[in-house]
Amino acid sequence: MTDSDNEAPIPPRLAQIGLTSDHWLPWLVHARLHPQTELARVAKDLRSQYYVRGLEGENDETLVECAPELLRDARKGHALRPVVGDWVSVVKLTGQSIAFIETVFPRRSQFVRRRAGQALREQTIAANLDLVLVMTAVDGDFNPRRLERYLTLAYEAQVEPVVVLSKVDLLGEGVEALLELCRPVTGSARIICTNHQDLATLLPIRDLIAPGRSVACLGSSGVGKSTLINLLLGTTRQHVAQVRKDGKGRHTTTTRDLLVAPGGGVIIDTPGMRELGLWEAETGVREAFADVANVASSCRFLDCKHRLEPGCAVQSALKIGALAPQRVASFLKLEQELAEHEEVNRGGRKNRESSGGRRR
Ligand SMILES: Nc1nc2c(ncn2[C@@H]2O[C@H](COP(=O)(O)OP(=O)(O)O)[C@@H](O)[C@H]2O)c(=O)[nH]1
Ligand SMILES: [Mg+2]
Ligand SMILES: [Zn+2]
Repeated sequence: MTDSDNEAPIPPRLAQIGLTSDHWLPWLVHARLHPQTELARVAKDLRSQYYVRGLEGENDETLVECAPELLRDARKGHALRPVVGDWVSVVKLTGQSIAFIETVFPRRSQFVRRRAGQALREQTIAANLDLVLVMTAVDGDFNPRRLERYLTLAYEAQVEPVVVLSKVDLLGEGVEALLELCRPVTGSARIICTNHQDLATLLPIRDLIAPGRSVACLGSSGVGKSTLINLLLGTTRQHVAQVRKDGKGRHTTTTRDLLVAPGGGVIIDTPGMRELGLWEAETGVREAFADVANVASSCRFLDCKHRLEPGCAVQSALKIGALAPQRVASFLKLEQELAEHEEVNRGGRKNRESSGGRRR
């Protein structure tokens, strides 16, 4: 790469949708080799087709397809299958009415869970994020154990989590007590309380979104993700559930959507996830459970399972009340889940290997 390439500035229309030098510099190299291609960002994944943003001369989303070669390589595990948030190169072939995604650029981060109902497959929810808003409503939705899972997956993705407690208008005076309940679980993550009727409560979130930044909003359906995003965008672009007679919202957002904030930067709306299985999240668990992991580092045995081993610092901390039993129980449960997952994965690989080549 020459100096002049390094100096080529990021076009404003791409900075608006979150482009940083992480992807701009690889793109400049790519563009030199493939001059007929354009850089774009995946805004919506319809499985067989995609909407992308950022193409020259387009203010909004453009419908494109995935090149068959890319799909084939992705199936074999040689390439990434595009997901929302990905930076991709798009090519328009002469005589074709639709453009094709032909390359997915390496991701700087990705939020991955185990695919619902299947132990052996992963699912990437969104790519190239700087921050995730883990949203939970203070009414019936509040569940510290689910919060722990979200935080674990965020830390594993190396994406900073911010916890959003929504609908605080429903709780009145009880917010402080809920925060007390929350803090041991959220650790060093910031907590922001919101109420959709008080716009001032949304300002701290608005300040987290800026040009070059990509923020995803995660949480169960009905917690108010689309409502928040509409208010931040100043539009009614995202469909919001009608309140049911029992006061709960209904699931309405069905796709992950990347939207552009008025001041630049993007926010990704997601449908609620009913299952939040961990996928290779050893690091994430240790960060989300820093309180337990710190104590565990003093156990006598390196491979202590923190159950009946002599010299177990976790059990000692439990006895004197220095760790909360719920936290330790969650930690052990998630560690166990990861160990089982690892076991199944290894078994799966072995079966595939041993049957390989023997079939006629
Ligand atoms: N009381 C109250 N209701 C809210 C708040 N935010 C959203 N809602 C309501 O919760 C329901 C679900 O909202 P929606 O944005 O569709 O949730 P999503 O499924 O997470 O996208 C709607 O009826 C909203 O009006 C809030 O701060 N307070
Ligand atoms: Mg929604
Ligand atoms: Zn131990």
